[in-house]
Order: sequence, then structure tokens, then C-alpha cells
Amino acid sequence: MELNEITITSAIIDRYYQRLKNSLVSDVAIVGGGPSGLVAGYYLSKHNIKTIMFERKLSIGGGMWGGGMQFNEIVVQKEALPVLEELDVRYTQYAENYYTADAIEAVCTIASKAVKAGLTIFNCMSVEDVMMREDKVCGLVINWSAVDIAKLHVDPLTVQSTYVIDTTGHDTEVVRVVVKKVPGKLNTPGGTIEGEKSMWAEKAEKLTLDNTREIFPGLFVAGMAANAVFGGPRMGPIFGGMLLSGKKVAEEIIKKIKG
Ligand code: 48F
Repeated sequence: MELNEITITSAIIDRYYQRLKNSLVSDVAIVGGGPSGLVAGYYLSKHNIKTIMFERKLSIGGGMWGGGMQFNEIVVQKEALPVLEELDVRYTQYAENYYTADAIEAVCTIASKAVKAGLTIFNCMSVEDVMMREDKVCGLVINWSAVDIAKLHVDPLTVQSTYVIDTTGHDTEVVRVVVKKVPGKLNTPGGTIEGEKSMWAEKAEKLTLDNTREIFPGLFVAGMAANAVFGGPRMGPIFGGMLLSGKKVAEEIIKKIKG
């Protein structure tokens, strides 16, 4: 059978264009494809909430691929096992309350489940700003990561979304933009980004869940971004808090949308 390069090119352009156009208006836009974002995307999509995700890098998975210091195994505590089970990620017990999973299997399986549940992922796209109406976040300003990296002077495009989730990890990039444009209005003690504290795994894992919430009208934080915004410590390569945070943010938004 003959293969024609122009048909191959045309197929890619048509299908991608269709997907992008279909994503211009969504219920939820997730920024960052690390573990918390992927889990949030899975649960939201599973509940038929139209959810899209932007990831700056070529690959989703964030800090989960490398386990701890590139030993590609992750540790998960007991409370988070139901999430691994729901997502079909295999695990084994290491000690009481300590379980481990293959980091590669975890990223691939969670991402696959999320996409098959309906999550649309755009990789190689960076979020550089938000869209606001009367002090409510209602969308994102996006550009190709390549434009960003090459520092080209190219204007971005915009997508509209009822809710945005910042799962950009330690850098809390979306919240940072909001603080810059509307100073002092965050739902934190000081109204601003409190800043991440040094390693304290046990405290951090608990706080990640408490800190997963709406930080500004229309904008939620989850995962490591939640701790960084609320001044919680970092936790290193234990991932239960990330998984549970992704689930929690999805549940909060599902409640808001479906009542
Ligand atoms: O850092 P990351 O894995 O976030 P997370 O879900 O998980 C944190 C853990 O990996 C680990 C930890 C231990 O549990 O603390 O660090 O909170 O993933 C964040 C993703 O967001 C992308 C970035 O490339 C990464 O894949 N990202 C960051 N800023 C942007 C972005 C942006 N402006 N636009 C698009 N993607």
C-alpha cells in the first residue's frame, strides 16, 4: 500500500487542530502534568467533566519518573493505596505503612488511565498568564514551550475554563502570575505565596492535603504547589500526598460543578 507524506502531514494537522479547537472552552484546565495533575485529570474526566492539561515539557510525569535521586522507585504510604488500586498501579509492601511502586509503571499507568478517561493533554505548551474577569480566574494564556525557550517575541493564545488547577510543583507558576497581577488577594494567611519550607516528610504529607484548595476565585492548588503556596515543608520522594491531593482537588471541583 502506498504511503503519502502529504496525507500523513494532513492527518496530524487535522486531528491536532480538531483537538485544540475542541479545547478552547473547558470545565477545568490543569497546569502541569506531574502526579497530582494527572490524578486530578483522571478523576475529573471519569466524572465526565471536560478537562484539559498543559505540560511545558515533552513528557508528562513531572518529578515522578526519577523516584528519589533517579532511583526510579516511589514510596507511598498506606492511606494512598486506594488511589494506586483505582489506577491499576502495582505495589509491594516494604515495611509497616511503607509501600513502593515502580516509578515508570506509575507514570505510564496513571497517564494512560487519565487519557482513556477523557483527559486531553497538550505537551510542549507553557502557561504564561491567566485570563481574568472581575477578579476571577477564568482561563489560561498559553504558548509553545519552544517559543518560551527561544525567547521569541510571539504573542500567545487563550483558552477559557471555569476552573484552573495549578499543579506546577515547587514553582507554583500560575499562582505566581496571579499574585503579581492582583497582589495580596490569595486565600493564605498573608494573602501572598508563603513559600515552601525545608524537608519534613510526615508533616508535609499531611499538609499537602489540607492545603489543597481554592486559593483565589476560580484557581485551585494541588500537589507540591499547594504546600509551597501555604508555606508547608517539602516531602521528597514519597508520593502518597501527591496522589491524594490530586484526588481531593478533583472531588472539590466535582462538588462545585455537580453540587
Ligand atoms: O513537580 P511535579 O511533579 O508536580 P507535583 O504533581 O509533584 C511533585 C513531585 O513530583 C515531587 C515531590 C514529592 O512528592 O515533591 O516533586 O506537585 O510536576 C509539575 C509539572 O508542571 C510542569 C512541569 O514541567 C512539571 O512537569 N509545569 C511547570 N510550570 C508549567 C508547567 C507551566 N507554566 N506551564 C506548563 N507546565
